[in-house]
Amino acid sequence: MIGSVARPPLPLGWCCPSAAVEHTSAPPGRSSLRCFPLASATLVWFNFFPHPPPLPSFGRFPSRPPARRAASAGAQRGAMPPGPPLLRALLLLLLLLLLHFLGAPARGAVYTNHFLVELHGGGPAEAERVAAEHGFVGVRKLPFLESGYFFYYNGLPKARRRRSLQHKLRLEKDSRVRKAVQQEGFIRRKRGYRDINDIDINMNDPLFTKQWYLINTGQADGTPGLDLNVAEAWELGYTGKGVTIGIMDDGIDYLHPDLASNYNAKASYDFSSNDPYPYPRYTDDWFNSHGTRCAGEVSAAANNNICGVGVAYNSKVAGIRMLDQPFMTDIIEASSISHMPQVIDIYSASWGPTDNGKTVDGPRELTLQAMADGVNKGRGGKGSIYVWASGDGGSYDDCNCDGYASSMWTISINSAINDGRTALYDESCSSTLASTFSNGRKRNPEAGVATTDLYGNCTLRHSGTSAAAPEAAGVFALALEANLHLTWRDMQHLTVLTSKRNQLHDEVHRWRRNGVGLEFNHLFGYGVLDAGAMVKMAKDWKTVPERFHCVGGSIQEPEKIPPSGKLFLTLTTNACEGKENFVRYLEHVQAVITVNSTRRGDLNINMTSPMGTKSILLSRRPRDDDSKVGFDKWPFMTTHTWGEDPRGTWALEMGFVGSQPQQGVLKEWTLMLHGTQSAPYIDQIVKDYQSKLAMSKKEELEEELDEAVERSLKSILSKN
Ligand SMILES: [Ca+2]
Ligand SMILES: [Ca+2]
Ligand SMILES: [Ca+2]
Repeated sequence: MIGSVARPPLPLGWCCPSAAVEHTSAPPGRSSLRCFPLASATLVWFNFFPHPPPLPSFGRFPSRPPARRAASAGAQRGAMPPGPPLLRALLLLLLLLLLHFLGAPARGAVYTNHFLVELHGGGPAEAERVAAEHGFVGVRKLPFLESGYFFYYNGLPKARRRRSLQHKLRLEKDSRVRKAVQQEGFIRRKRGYRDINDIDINMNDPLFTKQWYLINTGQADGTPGLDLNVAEAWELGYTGKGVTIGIMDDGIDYLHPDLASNYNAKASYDFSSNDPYPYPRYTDDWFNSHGTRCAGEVSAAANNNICGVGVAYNSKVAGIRMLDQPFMTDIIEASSISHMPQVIDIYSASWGPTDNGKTVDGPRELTLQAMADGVNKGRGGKGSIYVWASGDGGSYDDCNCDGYASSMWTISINSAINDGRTALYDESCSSTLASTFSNGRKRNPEAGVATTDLYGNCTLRHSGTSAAAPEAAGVFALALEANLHLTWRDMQHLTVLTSKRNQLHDEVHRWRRNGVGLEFNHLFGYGVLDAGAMVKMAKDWKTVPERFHCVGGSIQEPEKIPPSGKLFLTLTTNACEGKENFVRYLEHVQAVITVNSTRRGDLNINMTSPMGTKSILLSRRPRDDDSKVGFDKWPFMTTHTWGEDPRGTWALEMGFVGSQPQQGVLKEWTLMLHGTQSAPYIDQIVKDYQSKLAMSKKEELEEELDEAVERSLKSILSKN
């Protein structure tokens, strides 16, 4: 008989490492198994029965392949009752009918491999004999029932839709057995634990259900599932404990009852009025509510019946008041960015040069130095994390003209609205790394960002990329709690690898794949941040290898840009191969450009990598009528060639896209390559074989193999 007593028990969980796997060939010593997905549970059909009962005809069950039918038929033949053929057939038919009626599944019932067996007496030794004779591998005396035993058989499915009548009948026929009952299965949940596919986080904060960016169930006509996936990170226990985020803004209402408990007063400062109290200055129109709203998105307390819940609701928030004075100075910016870098882990900035579509500006000398110091020395040398809003200039502006957003040292964040489109004010550029959420297109007041507001109030209407950067800061706080050793570059790698396309879309800028297969979008970068995926990957993350910088090449001969058509230039580089600073795997690429033209806003610049990835370095800015300054050694940055091999020929195209003919001269194009010599992901542990990490690792291994083969071929040839 197939599936006899002698078969060794199967270890629990041996089958179905993931629900969809199907074993087509049986391992030695075991009968073949098939796994079927059944809602969230897994149903295992085991080839035990002399007459395998037909699988219930649920639509989602795959029909059994011919090979399996043959195997079953064999089993059937071996188990035929003796007698003349007609009698045998009749008996078989009767048995099948009996099975059909008696074993028919009760509506919705699930049967387990647990049997309650009551004996007439005889004690545990007798019970063990009975169990063994009927093919059960386990037996346990039930203390609450005289002569009652728990029989179990690992070979039976742990959950099935049909009673196992053969077992029941055979047991009941046994003269030693008084009663046999197959146990029905039902659901009990761990308290405080929730299936990730069944989000049911209960917070008593009144705005929590309005915070669609945390958990999007379709509120305000949004797209369900389009959110930061914080629920998964929270489930895993990450809520921002031990992490401090500095909000560089117009102050924080630190007396707010939803913020007070998470306010880090010692790490706070007021650079606008030089005192330790960054409280917002009062105006009639509540103009200075920006910082308070941002702070709530990151660190608003949870389950306190006030406003909503922060992304990292157990993190600390520091107020750095620096926006509220008539003019910004380099010294205020630099002081803010370098304020307590051993205490503040993440700095969130939702400001930058004027978004009027004609400004080209960036950090000045002191601020640049402060940023460099931050990434080199902050957080004990692991580097301060700077999160930057990409800008609110809409399609009239380009964030590559904003030197803060386009800096390699900042993680620049764009925003999507609750249905996956970009907001109308969103600025796009090739330096954006990822996206979070905001509003800016929909009139529904609940489509905005719900958070804390001035003077103990709450709001549903926080908006702009201003709202997007703090969400990212919150997600990074969760990642830092998962792994405090992450460097500023680790955080960027994690962002690239775990951000998702989800349902983000744009009419003009479509999703594309770069040379190593990473999907990116000109507006959204590598997609929307996924807090769950990020903390899981962060937990086991090995710090990426050392970073190197290579000048890939430079063209400094003046080249005319034609009034119509385009200027094409190429640069072939070996990426400093053979030198100490060889860059083999790209992180950031900068194109340092000096150009003058009769209308700067009509200039359009694209750059294509040797692996064929085109980055839009500069789009048209119709309001920018500059004809004098142009760009002077301006570092246009792209993140889109992340992970690529920079060796080969880079192409630059430059042209005018306005209505009037223009003239211009390109005076410099210098290619700056930044990245690692060794494969950045070789040491990382892959848990999800569908992930971008798995794909990138495969790519790395193949490349390393190719290069090793090439090297050995070369050495063989040179010896000959
Ligand atoms: Ca003050
Ligand atoms: Ca709250
Ligand atoms: Ca801008």
